[in-house]
Amino acid sequence: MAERSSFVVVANRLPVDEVTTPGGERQWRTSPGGLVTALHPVLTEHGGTWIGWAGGTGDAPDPFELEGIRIHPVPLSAEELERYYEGQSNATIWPLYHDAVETPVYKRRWRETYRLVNQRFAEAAAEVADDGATVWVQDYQLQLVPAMLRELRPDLKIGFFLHIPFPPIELFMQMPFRAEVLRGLLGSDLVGFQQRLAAQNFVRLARHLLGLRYEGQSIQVDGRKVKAGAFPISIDTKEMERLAADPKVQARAKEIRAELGDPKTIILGVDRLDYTKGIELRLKAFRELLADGKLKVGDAVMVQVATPSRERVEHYQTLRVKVEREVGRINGEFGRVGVPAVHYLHQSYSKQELAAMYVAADVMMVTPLRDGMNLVAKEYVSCRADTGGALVLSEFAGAATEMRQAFLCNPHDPDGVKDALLRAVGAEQSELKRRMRVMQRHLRTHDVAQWAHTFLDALKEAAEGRDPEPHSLDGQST
Ligand code: ADQ
Repeated sequence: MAERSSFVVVANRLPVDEVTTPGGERQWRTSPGGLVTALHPVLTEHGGTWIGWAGGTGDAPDPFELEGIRIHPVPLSAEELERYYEGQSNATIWPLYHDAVETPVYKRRWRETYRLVNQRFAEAAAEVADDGATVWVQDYQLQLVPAMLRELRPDLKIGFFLHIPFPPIELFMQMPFRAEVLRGLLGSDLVGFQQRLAAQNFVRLARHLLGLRYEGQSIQVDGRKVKAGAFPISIDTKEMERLAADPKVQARAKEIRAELGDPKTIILGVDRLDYTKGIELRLKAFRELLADGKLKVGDAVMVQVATPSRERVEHYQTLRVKVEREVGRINGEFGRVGVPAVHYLHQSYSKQELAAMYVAADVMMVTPLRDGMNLVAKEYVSCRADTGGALVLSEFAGAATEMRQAFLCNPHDPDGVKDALLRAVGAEQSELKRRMRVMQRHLRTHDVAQWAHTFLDALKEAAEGRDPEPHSLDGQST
């Protein structure tokens, strides 16, 4: 029997990677990421356990301990990976929750496997959680876990955080097993969202679909109260600032500028290659500005990093073809020998290399059609120290609620995107620094550790039946 913990995190992925040492030995090491950084202190303090999939298919490795965290792997077969993860999670729920910017695909067998895998995660949590423990379930792949877990272990404090948007009622109602998903989430004591609007969508949906009563942010379910609130996630700001100030990163940034031919303006995009991120529309805006003569190749260069993502899902294969065609078109029409207009990099990078790109870039373009938060926008801002730099940011990214000093744009309006990009390129240094400073101050007080604490404090209050702030949907308001 596994050792029991008073704090348990349940997420699709474990925060670990298997690596081969120079001596040829297979070893686990923690993978860098905001969530694990934020939760590490809480996990080590409470002998915490992280439950998740370790990658690979077939049998899962035995539970083990790494850097003070108990790692509890959950197995997935190849067929489960295809149906639960690629299918139901990434071809049904992901597009539906992102305003259906791609058409969601609905398949019965995907739903059945999603249910089965969620049950497996819930059983693992029920096994490792100590009496009265706190269990924090993460994200859209595991929405049924809270109710399944409550059924097995009514003594637990159960929190859920959704990293992606929660759609308006009209869209959510498309989902074939919609009531089951909603009941799944309602198994929690606290359901956290990135945005206030998402929390509102959720409480209204509970009334609309299940006829439940709510008051403020609190829904009445089977004699219990379920709280909903907004908890905008953030980054490890100090670490990002430290990285950007590192002399090696600074030197690499200069090198990147030189390698790009020391242009006046470097325009950067960094995204997972995902159709929600608005990569195509950004490229198109750049092409039109070159065609209009408003930007010139040589003076301005665009670098688009598009991290490989979900490559076996059809929507993603189609997107890759479209983005690469657009890059080819721009370079074909506007590039010169040795001077391409767009540098396209379909690769993963280390945090150091990404930081160097952020330091090198004059304009960062973050133009998603819909995004829960968007951490790239926050990372860029925290890397700029006192050097200015401009952030062009979609109003449809969660980050836009906090980063009002960015050059905001509506990604559905090509002229609006072009206008924001031109304003960013042409802005005075003094103005850019002023805008950056306001956003940087915000990120120093609203980092990922503060996010985790705020959520966990609210979960404790919700589970103990205390009402922290009646009629507020904003977990951050205190
Ligand atoms: P994502 O959709 O993955 O996250 P985002 O928030 O931008 O989007 O996070 C991406 C992360 O990956 C960033 O930390 C970035 O530095 C890193 N990254 C991107 N490209 C990389 C590359 N080529 N190499 C290495 N690292 C790279 C989901 C939601 C978001 C929400 C987060 C957190 O879709 O809206 O902000 O979860 O809740």
